[in-house]
Order: sequence, then C-alpha cells, then structure tokens
Amino acid sequence: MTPTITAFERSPDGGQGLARDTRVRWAFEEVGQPYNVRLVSFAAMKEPAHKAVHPFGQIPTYEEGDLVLFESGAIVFHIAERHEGLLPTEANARARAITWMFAALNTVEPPILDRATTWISERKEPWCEQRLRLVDDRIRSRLDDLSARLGNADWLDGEFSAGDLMMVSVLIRLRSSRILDEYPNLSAYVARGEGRPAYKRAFAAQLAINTGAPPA
Ligand SMILES: N[C@@H](CCC(=O)N[C@@H](CS)C(=O)NCC(=O)O)C(=O)O
Repeated sequence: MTPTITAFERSPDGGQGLARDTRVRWAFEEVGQPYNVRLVSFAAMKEPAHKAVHPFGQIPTYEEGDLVLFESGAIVFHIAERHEGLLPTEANARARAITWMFAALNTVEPPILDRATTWISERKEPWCEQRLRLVDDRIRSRLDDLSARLGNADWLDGEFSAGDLMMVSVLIRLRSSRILDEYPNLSAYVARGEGRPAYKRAFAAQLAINTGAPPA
C-alpha cells in the first residue's frame, strides 16, 4: 500500500524546503518508496479530522492502512526501518545512526527552532536583537561540537544514514542566518546532503506545490 503524508497546502517558506514534510519526502526518495501527499490548509490542520491524525494539528503525518504516525522523526525512522538504505545492518552501527537522529532532533534542532520562533513571532519586540544574540550563541555552542565531531568526514558515522538525513535537514533551517558559513565543514556537509539526487527530488516535489511548477 502506498503511504500518504500530509504537507502544507501553502508553506510559509514559499517552497524553501524548510517544512518538515521535506525530510520525510527525502527519506522516501532515498529508499525508492513512492508516496502520496494530502495537502492541508492551516485552518484544516486545526480541525478535528486532522487532529485525529495529528494530535497537535501539524504536518507531517503518515498514513498506511491502519497505521497513523506523526512526528517527522518517528516517520523517517519508520521508513528507515522498513526499507534498506537508511540504517546500517550491523546492530551497533544501526544504534549509532539512530542516536544521530535523536541528536539532530533533541539537541541541535531546539536552539535553531528557537531562532526561527524569535524571528517570526518576536521580531517587533524591542529586545528581539538581544535575544537573537543569545540564541545564536546557543546555536554556535552546538555547531562547535558538531563541527569538531564531523571533522573531515563526509558523514557523521561512516556511510550516509537517517542520522545524516535528519541532521542535514535540521541544519538547512539555518540557511537564512548565515551562521553555518562560520563552519566550512558543516556547510560542506549540508551541501553534500542537498546534492544527493534523493534530496533534489524531494525538494523539487515540495517546491512544485508551492510554486505550481511541475517538478523537473
Ligand atoms: N516535532 C514535529 C514538529 C511539527 C511541526 O512543527 N510542523 C510544522 C510544519 S514544519 C507545522 O505544522 N506548523 C503549523 C502549526 O504548528 O500550526 C515534527 O518533527 O514533526
């Protein structure tokens, strides 16, 4: 059965690929699993019908027969578990790749998200600039350590995995801040991720929805 995910009918980023359906699409593309997309408006996301699928009224969601999932991390993990290509088969390497998924979502994404929230919701506040400086320092603290760990490697732990997919997806959200430019190895890491054919297909698919242009 072909799984169905949800995505914004119109993404606030206009198709920059920052909405979290992009990481799910990327996972599908990496493993070669076709998928359907149901588009939802902001209003529809808060209606009971959508909240029955996503308790917090958000995207993305995943439906396949009786199985209903929400949370991009859980969805990407589910795809990675069901298909070859995103998680190593060796048990310890697999556990480490899963650890990187959690690190991306629980340790690296929160300050990055805080920056986006500050910029979107608190931009007009007189203390916004001060707050942004503090948030940026918290982001840099994470990036310092991530950059040191990645070093000259292509990926975080051997072959490309769901851990890299998630970490790159999280770091992409920093694009507009230019903070990533301070870390050449992380910039190159993100570029490697974005250069993967599967990412390009995922990006094009979400862009097509937001611009009305057919994917290349
Ligand atoms: N932790 C969730 C976050 C989901 C989330 O914040 N989704 C955003 C789009 S990327 C959304 O639906 N925003 C609209 C809203 O919260 O009303 C995940 O990783 O799936």
